[in-house]
Amino acid sequence: MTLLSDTTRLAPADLEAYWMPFTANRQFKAKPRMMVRAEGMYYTTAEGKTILDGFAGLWCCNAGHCRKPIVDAIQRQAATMDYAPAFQMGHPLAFELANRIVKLAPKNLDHVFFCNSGSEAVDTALKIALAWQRARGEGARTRLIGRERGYHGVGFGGISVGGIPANRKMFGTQLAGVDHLPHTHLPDKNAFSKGQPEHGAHLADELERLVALHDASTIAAVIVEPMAGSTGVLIPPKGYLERLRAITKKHGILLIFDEVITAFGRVGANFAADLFGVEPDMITFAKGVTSGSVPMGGVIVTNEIYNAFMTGAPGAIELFHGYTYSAHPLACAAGVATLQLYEDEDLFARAAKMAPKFEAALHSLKGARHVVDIRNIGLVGGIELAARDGAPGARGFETYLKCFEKGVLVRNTADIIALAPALIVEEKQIDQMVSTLREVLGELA
Ligand code: PXG
Repeated sequence: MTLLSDTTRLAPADLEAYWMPFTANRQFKAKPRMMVRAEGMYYTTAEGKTILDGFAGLWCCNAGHCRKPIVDAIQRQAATMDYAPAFQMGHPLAFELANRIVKLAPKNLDHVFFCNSGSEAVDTALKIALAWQRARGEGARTRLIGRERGYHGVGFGGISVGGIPANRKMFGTQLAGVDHLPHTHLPDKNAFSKGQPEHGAHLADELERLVALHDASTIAAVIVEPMAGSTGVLIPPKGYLERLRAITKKHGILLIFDEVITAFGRVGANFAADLFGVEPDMITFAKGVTSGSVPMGGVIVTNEIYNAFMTGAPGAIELFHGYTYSAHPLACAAGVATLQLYEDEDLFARAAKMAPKFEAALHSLKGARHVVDIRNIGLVGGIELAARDGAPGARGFETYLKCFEKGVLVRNTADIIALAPALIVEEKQIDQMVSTLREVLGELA
């Protein structure tokens, strides 16, 4: 076996033990793409090649890679206190990070529950929704509503409310009592929209149909991504989220925004809730909170939700939920340093300022070979390609591979290419991403 420092010498047999997530294992292991170093906007591969990161890792390294204040904070914390028990005990950085997150969050969202990933954040939010309905005497509200094409991680709760068929079909019946809203993709009407598309607010009215079918008294919560990322960048139509908010409020249903991708500057605001001017009852976050440096996730809830639990005997545990690594000291240190760096460099405003340039660069690909739609918001872009006859997804994956060979990391979901660079991205780097894509699309069958 090789040493950590000798990653370039991994033999093919050394690749077998690791079962890679969401990866074509056999294909990868036949021709690995191995990253060994990262700094700012760039990765270095095991072969020493520089790769411009057009995807902030996986939607997460919003401050760029290996930023010194974050690295220093993690190193300091690892040497000071590696771990503190998360149950019936605390450490100051957990409280500091919660306070900082609450300060950034929309007005009424003022308590944070920590976990370690987006998937855990989603399952936590769904459990809080059920428990809250019960705490207020509405225990019959057990139904959860998600949306087609939604991605809410890979826990049983998340795949149940999620709407990505491949993520669901292998895993049995999942949670009972779940229904789904229709997705909001209307390419015939909205193709090549810049920012929020004009058409589709009426799709929120489908919630009224589900309420009529199941009765409001059985529905606990609706969960949606304000901007659906993983499925291939679906921007909410104008008026859609407002309508969802109005309908959920009218019927006593909690509205959860899954902001695992959109929180912390990705859309040029603190949260997508701020950008779209719609305040949910809970927000899930992960990824950008530590700029991807240490795993962390969480749920932000309203005072009203939190207070509903703070009753009963003072010595009673109010919520029977939590993780060994909730508010892990390394994650909290990374989180505090990350939020401070976002503030010091005003990175969310920078993302908002760069967004029009990003939009113009992306939309210059209109007319490029295979391109059937382009969508964008903040520093998120989606470029949809026509599927190759009989081989859906092949063209998207080849685009990803060829861009990588030419030194740019993008992401594909089937035939949709997503871009989400770190908020420190420079204009010339955006140009490089777009010109590489143009070149690759021109070459591809
Ligand atoms: N909710 C949303 C909205 C997400 O985007 C999760 C929950 C789950 O987070 P964890 O930390 O459990 O992975 C996500 C994750 C992609 C891609 O290529 C998207 C995610 C993860 C990996 C790849 O679009 N989203």
